[in-house]
Amino acid sequence: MARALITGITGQDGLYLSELLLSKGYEVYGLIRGQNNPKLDLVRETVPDVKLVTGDLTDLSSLLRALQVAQPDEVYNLGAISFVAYSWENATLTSDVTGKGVLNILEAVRLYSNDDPSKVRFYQASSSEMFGKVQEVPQRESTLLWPRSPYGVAKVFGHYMTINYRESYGMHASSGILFNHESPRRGPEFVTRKVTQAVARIKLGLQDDLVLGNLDAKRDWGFAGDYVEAMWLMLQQPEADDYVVATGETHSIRDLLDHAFAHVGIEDWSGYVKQDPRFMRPAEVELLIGDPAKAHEKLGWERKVDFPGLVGMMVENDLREQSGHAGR
Ligand code: NAP
Ligand code: G4F
Repeated sequence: MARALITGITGQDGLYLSELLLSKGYEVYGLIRGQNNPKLDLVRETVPDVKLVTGDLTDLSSLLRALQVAQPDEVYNLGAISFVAYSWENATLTSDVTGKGVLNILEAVRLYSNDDPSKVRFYQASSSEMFGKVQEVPQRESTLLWPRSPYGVAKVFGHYMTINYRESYGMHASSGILFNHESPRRGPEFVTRKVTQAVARIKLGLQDDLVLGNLDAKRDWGFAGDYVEAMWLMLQQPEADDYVVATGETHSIRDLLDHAFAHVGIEDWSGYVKQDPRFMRPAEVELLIGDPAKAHEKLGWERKVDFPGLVGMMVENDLREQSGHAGR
C-alpha cells in the first residue's frame, strides 16, 4: 500500500487530494497545525480514514517527526498562508510559512531519506500568482516570473527551492504551477466563494448587497477536484518536472457575477453589487490565463468541469447551506 503525507490537510485541496488518494488505496497522513485546530472536526468528518500527525511548516523538527511517523512514499506540500490580500499585512509570516516553509519540508525530506533520492517523491504547490505582472499571454512553464505580492514572492522562493533540490540532490521534486481552482470547499475570503455565498443569501432574502474590490481583474478558474488529479499524476512520472495546470480560459469578476446571479434568475446585478477601496490591492494581478499544453501532453490531464459548471455547482451548494439560515 502506497503511503502519502499531505501538508495543508485542512484546506480545500488537502481534502480533495485526501479523497483521491484514499480512493486509490493509499494510506494517507495529514499534517495538522496548532494545539486545537478549529478545522480538525471538518477533516475527521470528511476524510475519517486520514491519519493525523501534528506539525508546522515553520518547525523543521516537527516535519522530521511527521515523516518518521508517516514513512511516506509521496509528500504533497499544500500548506501555506494562501490568501494574497492577507499577505501584505502579514508579509513576514507569509515569507516564513509560504516561502521558507518549503525549504523546511524539502530539507526534512532530504534528511529523512538519508540522501536517497528514490525514497520519497515530492510535490510543491506553486501558483500562477508567481506570474504577477504577466510577461507573456498565455502563461506557460517558461514564462518569466514577476510576482506582485508578498505571497507571490514567497511562492517564487518555494518554486525555485524545489527546482534547486531536484537539481542539487536528484530529488524527485515536482512543482505544479496551478491557476486558480475553486469549489464548494473554497474559503469564503476568496472572490468566487464570496460571490456565490452572497448570491445565495440575496436570493434567499438574507442579505441586501455584496461589496467587492476590482471587478475587472481576470482569472483562469478551474475546479479543485480536477486539479488534485494533476498533482497525483506529476508524482507518477518517471522524471520530476514543472507543469502549468489551467483551463486555458479567462473570465473577469464581472463574468463571474453574470454567471452566479443568472443562476438564481437575476439578470441585472448592478443594484446589488457595490465597490469599496478596502478590497482593492496595493498591486493587482490583472490577467491570468494559463497554457496547460504540457500537462495535457505529458500527464494526459484534462479538466472535466467548465466555468459555468463550476459556478453553478458553487451557487447550488451555497443555496443548500444558506437555506438552513432562512426563516430563522
Ligand atoms: P487553503 O484552503 O488556504 O489551505 C491552506 C492550508 O495550509 C491549510 O490547511 C492551513 O492549515 C495550512 N497551513 C497554514 N499555515 C501552516 C503552517 N504554518 N504549517 C502547516 N500548514 C499550514 O489553500 P488551498 O486553496 O487548499 O491551496 C493549497 C495550496 O495550493 C496552497 O499552498 C496554495 O497557496 C496553493 N495554491 C492554491 C491555488 C488555488 O487557487 N486554490 C492556486 C495555486 C496554488 P490551518 O487550518 O492550520 O490554517
Ligand atoms: O479570489 P482571490 O482572492 O484569489 P487570488 O488573489 O487570485 O489568489 C488565489 O489564486 C492564486 C492562484 O493564482 C493562489 F495562489 C492563491 O493562493 C489564491 O488561491 O482574488 C481573485 C481576484 C483578484 O484580482 C482580486 O483583486 O478577485 C479580485 N477581487 C475583487 N473583489 C476580490 C474581491 N478578491 C477577494 N478575495 N475579495 C474581494 O472582495
